[in-house]
Amino acid sequence: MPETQLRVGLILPHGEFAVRNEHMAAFLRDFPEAFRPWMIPSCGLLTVAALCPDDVACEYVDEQVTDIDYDRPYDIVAISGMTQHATRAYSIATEFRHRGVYVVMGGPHATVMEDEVAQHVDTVFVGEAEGTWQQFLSDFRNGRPRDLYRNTSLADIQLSESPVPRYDLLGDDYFSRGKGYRMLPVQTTRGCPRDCDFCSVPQVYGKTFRKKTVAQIVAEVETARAAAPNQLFLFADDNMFINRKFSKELLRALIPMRIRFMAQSDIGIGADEELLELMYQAGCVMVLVGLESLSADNLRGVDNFKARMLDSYGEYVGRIQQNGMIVLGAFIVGLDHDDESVFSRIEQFVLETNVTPQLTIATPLPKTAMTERLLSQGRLPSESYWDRCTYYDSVYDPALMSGDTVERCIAELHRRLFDPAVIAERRGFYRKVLRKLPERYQALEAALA
Ligand code: B12
Ligand code: SF4
Repeated sequence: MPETQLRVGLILPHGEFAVRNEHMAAFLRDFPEAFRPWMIPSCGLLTVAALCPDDVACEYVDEQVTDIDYDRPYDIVAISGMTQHATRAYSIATEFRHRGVYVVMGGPHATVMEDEVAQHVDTVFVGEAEGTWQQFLSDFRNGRPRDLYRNTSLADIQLSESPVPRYDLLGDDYFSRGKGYRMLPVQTTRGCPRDCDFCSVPQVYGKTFRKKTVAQIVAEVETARAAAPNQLFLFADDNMFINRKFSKELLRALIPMRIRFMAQSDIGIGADEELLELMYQAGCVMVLVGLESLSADNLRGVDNFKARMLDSYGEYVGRIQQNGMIVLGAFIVGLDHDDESVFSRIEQFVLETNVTPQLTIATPLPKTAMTERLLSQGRLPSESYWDRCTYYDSVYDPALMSGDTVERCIAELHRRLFDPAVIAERRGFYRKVLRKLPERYQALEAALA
């Protein structure tokens, strides 16, 4: 880092997987191979780095992979973080501030909890960094940085002007076997028009669905691939295929790139055979689908669209799989209409459909509709519970069972569904499905020619 430049340390705090749920912690210890946390760089911090002019030297530090050196000669430390990272983020901020370093924080937690975050850092960023970060750097250089920068209207942020994240900041150590990254994030869209009551996306990224251009996304994929060849990509969008026309155009552009990727979507994609074929052709190997619950009563509380889809869950999961993609079915347990039978019902669905399960506990993230409701009912802890927002720890007692029961039963269900014999059966199913697909590939290539 040359001395004359402004030196910025971009820091992602370490996150935990289960802090109070001892049953889940034991499962994670016992099944390290079958169930591994996803290791992905912070696309947010790499984007902030890309917003810096050339005379700013950036260093990227992900505490999950490497230790923080508090004695690095940074002028500014820029911390990102989700709610569950908040406590750790504040300790990191304190350490750097003791050494006289100027500390700022942005990202999902800072966006929804600006007053709290302001007590721990010099400057808080609310919303997306495009625009505000450049303004801050200029103010900082002039000796007048503000306490707060806010992007008031996300709909006005043109993603087409968002820079390519600085994938080049990720050194080889970040891809070392064992503890390094196993996926690269590329974001294509922001925002979601749906309004699921547990989800922070409407509050953090808005309800307007915004997209990058196809050319821009292709360039990002190329740049990321050059920085770290042969990585699996994660399209870091919460609900990637909402705009079908755009999605199909993008997928067609990705086909010749021959990448392998994962994406996240709602189950609605199961109705669009053309989209599914294009996803497969473009290299989609796995799609995380937010199924949330198998109870219509729960789904009506979460989001009416999902409640309407419930009867089609099995059929649509099957269609995605028959198109050669693994379905990672995301379920939330501990909603108010769940009693203990929820665990066996999910188990049965998983075994019948061969979805790979992602099981998490309903978690009241700050400022979501769920949190406002639970707060008004006096059901949330009075002390800060951010450490427990891991999705494997319980924060409140749902109506029909205790939080302790939810914690124990989710761990037991993990043990059943990640048992080596059950995993082998799922793999066997996918092997059979995938073998059938090369002919489709040629048929589609011919159709696109
Ligand atoms: C990829 C992803 C992950 C990856 C990790 C990514 C990483 N290393 O950071 C994985 C899969 C591991 C993951 C896990 C979890 N995730 Co997640 N994840 C995402 C997802 C889909 C994309 C993140 C991303 O790359 N975004 C693209 C970048 C460009 O956006 P960004 O990070 O927000 O950055 C922009 C701004 O926020 C801001 N910004 C961000 N940081 C900073 C810092 C500074 C200094 C400044 C100025 C600005 C700034 O500027 C950026 C550019 O505009 C988001 C949803 C989303 N739409 O972003 C959820 C999301 C961040 N995850 C969420 C959650 C809850 C989790 C989990 C806790 C639970 C779970 N099971 O999903 C776990 C925690 C794991 C752990 N132990 O750490 C929530 C967080 C909400 C909250 N209040 O905390 C989100 C918003 C999804 C949601 N549905 O609510 N996640
Ligand atoms: S859970 Fe998915 S569909 Fe629902 S609001 Fe969040 S991103 Fe949108």
